[in-house]
Amino acid sequence: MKNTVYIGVGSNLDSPSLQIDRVMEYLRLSSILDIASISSKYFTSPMGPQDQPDYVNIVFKANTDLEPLELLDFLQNVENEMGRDRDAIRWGARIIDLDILLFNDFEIDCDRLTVPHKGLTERCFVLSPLAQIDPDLVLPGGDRIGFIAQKYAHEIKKIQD
Ligand code: A4P
Ligand code: MG
Repeated sequence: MKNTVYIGVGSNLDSPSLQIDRVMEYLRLSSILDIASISSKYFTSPMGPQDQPDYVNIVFKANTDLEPLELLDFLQNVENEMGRDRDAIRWGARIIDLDILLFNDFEIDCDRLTVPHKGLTERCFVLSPLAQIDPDLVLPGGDRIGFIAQKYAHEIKKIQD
């Protein structure tokens, strides 16, 4: 389990908090990822179209033997297994979304994968949970997560363990 990854999880359909529990249980049982730490649940307003329910977001840290594109394939397969509708509108409501936020200190920009995840540094629903589990984490660009996250903390609606 040589690679260290941070994954963002979001849901705003069909009891989002339960969907987060469901996917984490699924991931634990799969043994593809060795989960090291999990943030609290953050209740957040939707980014993008506003005519959709609020989100529940978490971030977790894990170790894995998968390479970046293998991890993306695995996560998309999990999204599909969980009932994700892949034809839905961009940034629209979804039962589960799994995003690769960071993969070691890699910077990747290919057709299917951008790492660090685009928008990472301006999304409260990613920064706050990331800062909770690893405030001293430094991004490939040199910024410390705990520092950037402070700017967005006021946008979080509610936090639940
Ligand atoms: N892709 C590229 N880089 C990555 C990466 N680092 N991790 C590609 C995962 N996927 C990556 O993603 C579209 C394509 O992005 C994939 O096929 C993959 O090859 P998707 O999950 O199918 O579609 P999407 O999620 O609707 O698009 P996008 O642009 O990834 O949206 P985001 O950035 O995931 O945002 N509001 C709140 N409060 N909380 C949320 O969690 N999430 C979104 C979706 C919108 N608003 C939100 C939230
Ligand atoms: Mg996504």
